Amino acid sequence: MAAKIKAELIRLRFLLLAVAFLCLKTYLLYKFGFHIQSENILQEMLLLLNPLSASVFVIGLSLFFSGVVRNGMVIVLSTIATCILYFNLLYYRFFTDFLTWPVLFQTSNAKDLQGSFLQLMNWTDAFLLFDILILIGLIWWKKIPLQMREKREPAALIVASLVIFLFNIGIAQIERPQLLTRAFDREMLVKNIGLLNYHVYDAYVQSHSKAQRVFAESSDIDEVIRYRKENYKEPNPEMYGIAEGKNVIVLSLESLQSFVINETLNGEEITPFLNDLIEESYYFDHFYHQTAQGKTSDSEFLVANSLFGRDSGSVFFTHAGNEYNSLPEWLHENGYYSSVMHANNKSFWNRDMMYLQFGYDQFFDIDSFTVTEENSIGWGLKDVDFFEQSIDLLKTQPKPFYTKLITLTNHYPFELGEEDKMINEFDSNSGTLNRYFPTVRYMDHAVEEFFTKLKEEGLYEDSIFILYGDHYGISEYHHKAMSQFLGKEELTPFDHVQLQRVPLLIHIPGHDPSVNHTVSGQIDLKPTIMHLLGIDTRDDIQFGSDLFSNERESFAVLRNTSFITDDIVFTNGVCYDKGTGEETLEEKCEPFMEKAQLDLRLSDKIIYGDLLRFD
Ligand code: GP9
Ligand code: MN
Repeated sequence: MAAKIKAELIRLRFLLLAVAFLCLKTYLLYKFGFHIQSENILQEMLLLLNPLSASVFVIGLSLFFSGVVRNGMVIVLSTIATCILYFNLLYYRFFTDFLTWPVLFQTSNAKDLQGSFLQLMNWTDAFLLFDILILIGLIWWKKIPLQMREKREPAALIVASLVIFLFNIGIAQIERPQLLTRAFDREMLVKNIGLLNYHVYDAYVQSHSKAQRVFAESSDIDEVIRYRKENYKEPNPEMYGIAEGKNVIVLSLESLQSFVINETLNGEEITPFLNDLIEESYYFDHFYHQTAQGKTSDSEFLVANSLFGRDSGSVFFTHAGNEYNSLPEWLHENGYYSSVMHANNKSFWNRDMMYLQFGYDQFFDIDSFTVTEENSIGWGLKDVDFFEQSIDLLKTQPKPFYTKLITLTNHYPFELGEEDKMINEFDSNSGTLNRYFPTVRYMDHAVEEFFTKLKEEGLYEDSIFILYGDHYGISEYHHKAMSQFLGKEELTPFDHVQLQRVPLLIHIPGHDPSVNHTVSGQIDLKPTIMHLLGIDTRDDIQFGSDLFSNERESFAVLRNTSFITDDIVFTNGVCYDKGTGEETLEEKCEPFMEKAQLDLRLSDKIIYGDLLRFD
């Protein structure tokens, strides 16, 4: 057997050499072209391994040919693969990002590239041809025997590349669970499955959503418009336009859930500043996140569009080419400058692409911040430093502005340096929940500092503030520890839904505080913000309704179809009484089932069919 394999390897040595060259070249590009860093040995191994399956497949296509043509095809295929790598390299030099299929066909991007194509090239790029020249040399000097095509070879090729790919995915899954379903970052995808495989994956994702778009017709939107008209809620005249012309500062607070608000741990407040701010704000204590796998990006999508994200994957990736009537566009029409500040790669969650579609004037990504080892922890820039640096950026903006700041420190796995720990960890079997409290406390402190600075800089008085938790931080997996913290025997599906509440504060300097118990969700923020600024929403397609409207129905539907009203919670097919948390008659939930399903179905219909292009 071993002798047989050895003989085969020798027989296919030219092809294997080309594969080895292509893998090595990809790896070197990762390191020196794309500057991909690895944080541990497993990641480094993945970088070395991930070019293999695609290289075997691509170069192996030469097995479909015989003799001189076969050897020639090895050269052709190596060259094609090299070109793909090189286009990515040039694109990366300009945009610090990897190519996506939509980008290739987006004329505006292509134009950006064309102009500076030559400038982006470098003489060192010639090294990319090195292996191809060697391969040509070997053929030229007749070092390579001619082979006939064998029947079993193509099948063997497919099996070999598939086995390698599955092995690769297996390791990637250990390193990044839910990599393909969540697909949060192109760099992460490239790091885990390899650049060439990433392009295939991207083609699949894009073509899938394209197909649904093709079959959509302009009349499809009529049903949605009708539904919207029926559900439109008049704004509250006492609140309509009260913030007109003021700056809007939105804080997306990472993984902040409502269960920590006005709570203590070992006798110490977990969110002392937010608790105080609530006393001076409109506070919504029955406000739910409605996100799914797209996490932060889903919350951004909900807030900007009053549409739901997808039930799987991230709409930021799958439908970044759609037409939207997003909040930044409405604001722009009303004289606002809009921006996002977030100290992460701009390609994370495909934000750079999606934000273009939303119409933000500016995205201050990681490159706008000074990030060092000292001021970073976990996912990057610490919240205190992030806010501090953001103040300078805020000052540069034209007024009135709408700016969303996205925090990062209170992100799983909730790491924090000793010097930043203001309260002790919790003591349970879940390290995640234990660490959550000090990072929440730290974020609270960071927000406090931010407000202090805003006041010092004179940015406070003329602004309104919207603070919300983007999604849960503690998953169902930690229920045992969570029940310990909440002092309950066990957590039921009813409790789980209640844990999906995230804080929402609308702080308007000079306004009297109030606590509002209306059941609501992130989908309601767009109409609320627009009405506060005096912008009519009657012609906008929205699935939420103004939180201050007197006509408002107390209702929220979560992305997994669970829904909540003042009296009931419906989840996992069971109707619960909100007062007791006990199961109740299904007929109590029934009147809301249709609305819940219709909201989700019609919102999905808009996204899959890209229906707003017909609006
Ligand atoms: C990344 C940050 C976190 O930029 O928004 O993303 P998440 O994992 O919370 O969706
Ligand atoms: Mn988040």
